[in-house]
Amino acid sequence: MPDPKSQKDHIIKAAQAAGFDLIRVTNPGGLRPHADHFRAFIDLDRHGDMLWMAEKADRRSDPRTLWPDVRSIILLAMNYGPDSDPLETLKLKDRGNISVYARGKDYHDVVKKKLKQVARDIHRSFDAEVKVFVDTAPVMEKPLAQKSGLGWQGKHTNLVSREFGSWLFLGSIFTTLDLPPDPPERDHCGSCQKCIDICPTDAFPAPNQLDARRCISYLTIEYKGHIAEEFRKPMGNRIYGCDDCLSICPWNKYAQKLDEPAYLPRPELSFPELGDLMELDDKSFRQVFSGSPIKRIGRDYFIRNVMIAVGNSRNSNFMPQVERRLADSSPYVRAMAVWALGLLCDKEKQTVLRNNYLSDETDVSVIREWQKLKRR
Ligand code: B12
Ligand code: SF4
Repeated sequence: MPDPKSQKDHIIKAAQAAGFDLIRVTNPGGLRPHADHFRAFIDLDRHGDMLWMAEKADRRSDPRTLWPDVRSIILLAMNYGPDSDPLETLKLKDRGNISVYARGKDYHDVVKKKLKQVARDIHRSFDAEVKVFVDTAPVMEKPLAQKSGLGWQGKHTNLVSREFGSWLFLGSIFTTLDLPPDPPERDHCGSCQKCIDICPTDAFPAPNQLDARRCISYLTIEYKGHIAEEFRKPMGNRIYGCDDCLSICPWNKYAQKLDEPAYLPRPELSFPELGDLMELDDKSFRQVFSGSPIKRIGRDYFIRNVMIAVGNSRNSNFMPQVERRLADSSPYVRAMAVWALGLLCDKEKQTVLRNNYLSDETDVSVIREWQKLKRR
């Protein structure tokens, strides 16, 4: 049996061959302070409607409660650095801005496939048990990644690396092997707080703390309700996720352009025309977003986001399409179509539309939007 150092070298080579850009090792202990902070986050309700976070809080606090046999955790990262500044596309008002991570194939699928490839190699080579995780399991990926030396949790709470800036996907392989751990990375944010200052919705109550309920990423991807009015204008043209806090980070000067073909941006998923998106029905939505993480949120919540961007475009040429959405089957879409028309047409036209549509409306939230429109 090779010694632990040789096993680790073998694993690093296998992971590099699979396409991972950074590979580090840590042990499962020492997460207590992070578990306490995680608990504080839940107690303050900052997870919003992501109830699964609260339900599995105990398992998240210590990897050994997830799998008692785990001895080492291999942290792996894949670079998805964009080739242009994502803050630039926020200026394209007639287009929707999709966050960089969702412009190519779903990273969950890509990372998981590669993790399994490395895990199979470990199992075959050393007869060790392995389990792979990316994103969805109750694993504190960022604190573990910092502990393994892969990078540090910036004030925006995501992992930053001196080699790749803020553009990294994380995954982990739990194993029964005893591998030599790497030293943790230290914080390199210093006095900078650009990510906190740029946030359009003030989602950071303090450095290294995010209130997910105010985060545009949460609102546009996770939130299954009517987006509160205070967030609609700040959302601008962001229709799926948000990259502002990542994009502004000065450490991105070391970022490297992605080289994984699966993450190459699909043109229709980068900054699509809002006019095209408004016409998507269930079937065409599923076709366009096949293989993309966007597909998971479903057509109705996505078009809800699109209608907010349409309002923020202030482009009255969109009015005929907005009017068609007033009769949409989804109340989330209808409500935001009402909000959008308040920004796109004059009071006279608004009154005509209210007279045409309000009497047939049955959904209380949409009725409320019509009433608010009258008062604006
Ligand atoms: C839930 C979740 C979200 C939520 C909440 C995000 C968050 N910061 O918690 C939402 C939907 C908002 C989200 C958004 C995004 N996400 Co996300 N998300 C996750 C997920 C599934 C869990 C994260 C988690 O545990 N959060 C709970 C908080 C408490 O943990 P934490 O952020 O580590 O917080 C620590 C400190 O900040 C501090 N702290 C936090 N709150 C508080 C409160 C108090 C009082 C105190 C004292 C301390 C404290 O203590 C915590 C422990 O050390 C992870 C995958 C995973 N399994 O880890 C991906 C993950 C973090 N997401 C990822 C990505 C890419 C994103 C987005 C960039 C996507 C986008 N472009 O829209 C944004 C970034 C927004 C941001 N600034 O965080 C990547 C990040 C990769 C990286 N380089 O770090 C991950 C790791 C997925 C992956 N496998 O690659 N995400
Ligand atoms: S923008 Fe500044 S504070 Fe935020 S993560 Fe980057 S270095 Fe840290």
